[in-house]
Amino acid sequence: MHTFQKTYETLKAKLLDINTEVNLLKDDVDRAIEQTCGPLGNLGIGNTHLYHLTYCNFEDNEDDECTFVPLRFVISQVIPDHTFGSKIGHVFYDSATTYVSKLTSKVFQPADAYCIRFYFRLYAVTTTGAIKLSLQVGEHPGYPFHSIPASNLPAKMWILAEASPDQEYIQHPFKIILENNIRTYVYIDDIMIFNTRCNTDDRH
Ligand SMILES: [Ca+2]
Repeated sequence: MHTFQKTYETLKAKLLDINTEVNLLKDDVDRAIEQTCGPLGNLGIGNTHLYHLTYCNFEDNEDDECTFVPLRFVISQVIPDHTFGSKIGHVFYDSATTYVSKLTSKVFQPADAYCIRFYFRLYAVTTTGAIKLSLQVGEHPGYPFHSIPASNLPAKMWILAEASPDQEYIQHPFKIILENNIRTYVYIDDIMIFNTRCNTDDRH
């Protein structure tokens, strides 16, 4: 019993040491970020240089960071989910068999750069239609900044799309609009929006 007690005390002391070290490390990291990018936390509200990521995986209607309207998705037994790489999960698609769908985001704040990434998957090969990205600034119906034509796209494969809007469009608050009219079912998953440039522009 005595040995157990001693081991417990030793472990507890070590864990407290580690906890102190981690807190010191976090303070160092925060200080380094603040020196480079400006204030963090509540002081950082309005600091457009802070890194923000919005992630939409369509897995949870309540807690998802997904900010797109309409928030419709399916539990797919036929089309695998991209998030988990399995047949259990959720993706967005146009369930009205019109082969037309439109997603509109929340308002994003101005920054020097933005990257929009997402994965999409075609049910069948077709040459008709495209996925189009545009920005809505104020009441303007939308500045198009990227288009992915259906021609030459393979079916039944998740494809990464990535694009950065021109800087002139993101000097004011804006919404991102994703419109699809490819003439087959198109599944969309794992939309990521962050306020820096993409590493590899225009994969698709
Ligand atoms: Ca998903």
